[in-house]
Amino acid sequence: MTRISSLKLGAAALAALTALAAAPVAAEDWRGWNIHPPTYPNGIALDAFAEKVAEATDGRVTPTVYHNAVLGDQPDAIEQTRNGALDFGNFNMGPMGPIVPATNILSLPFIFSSVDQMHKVMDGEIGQRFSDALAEEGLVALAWFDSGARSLYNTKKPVKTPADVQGMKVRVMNNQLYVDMIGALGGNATPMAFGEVYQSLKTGVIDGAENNYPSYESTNHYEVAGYYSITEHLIIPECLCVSTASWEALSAEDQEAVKQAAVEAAQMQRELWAERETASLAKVREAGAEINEVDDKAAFQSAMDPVYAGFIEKNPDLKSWIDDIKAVK
Ligand code: BDP
Repeated sequence: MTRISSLKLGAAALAALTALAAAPVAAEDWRGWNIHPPTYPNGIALDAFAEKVAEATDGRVTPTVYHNAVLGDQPDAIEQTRNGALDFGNFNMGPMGPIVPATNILSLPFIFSSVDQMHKVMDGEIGQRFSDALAEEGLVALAWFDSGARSLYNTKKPVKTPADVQGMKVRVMNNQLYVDMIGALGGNATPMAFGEVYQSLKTGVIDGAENNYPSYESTNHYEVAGYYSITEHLIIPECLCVSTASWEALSAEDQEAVKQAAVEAAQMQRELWAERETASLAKVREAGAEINEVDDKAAFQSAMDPVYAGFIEKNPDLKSWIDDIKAVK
């Protein structure tokens, strides 16, 4: 080969290499978990997140959201996201507690005085502490979704006082704190997957469950458990969390784009959430559900003293977190 042609070849190879470098690197096809239908506020916001991420990263990250828990139950999905089998998900802090103990604080009944106060806490320094705790367990919490307040509902009668819960079989999410919570009211708690609750209510395997209006409505639980009592015993935030493994595979620039998309998605979710709460309440009322205020919320609250005492005994280092949350007005 003459010197000239070898030079030419070198230039061609260089051009080919440059073209390759300019072409998008193999895209990260992210898989995301959602327990709710795509039309639920969280589903809509997650799809918007996916779209924004694909756009803002020029297709370097292309997320797909799998709705309706088709990729598994929540505790499994959290594990899969931690170990990188899934890339992201919208997780409630209830089933997160057994995996990331500090997040159990968010499952203490009546820990927040209102949804607004919960937002203040989670968007501030204390929220960052929870994010740090999640980060230690392989999850990057990018933003916080709303999940309203959870109240008790059942197939038998309106709950007005703690005594009305006596002997009731109540489904709870997978967390010992909720078993203790229902136990403190004299009921029997059964941890069970979200998707099994409708049938269990219908067949009398359980008498009741607890959730916010949108979930009470979207699952059709109101059709089989028509007494909804406004106990508002839990206000639990939910994260939009990314697997640390997926996160670390991104450039700093793409991380920033993903973070921004998550913050925008959370903003959207909170707006949709507020609308859906009103719409769900109207829908279940119209369908005949009986919604009642409880006689004395303080009675439910003080019944939780042993739950707090037990928690603090097991987690003395987290006592100050409880005080810090209560101090946010
Ligand atoms: C809904 C939460 C969801 C929970 C579900 C439940 O958004 O993450 O899995 O309650 O009760 O409100 O299991």
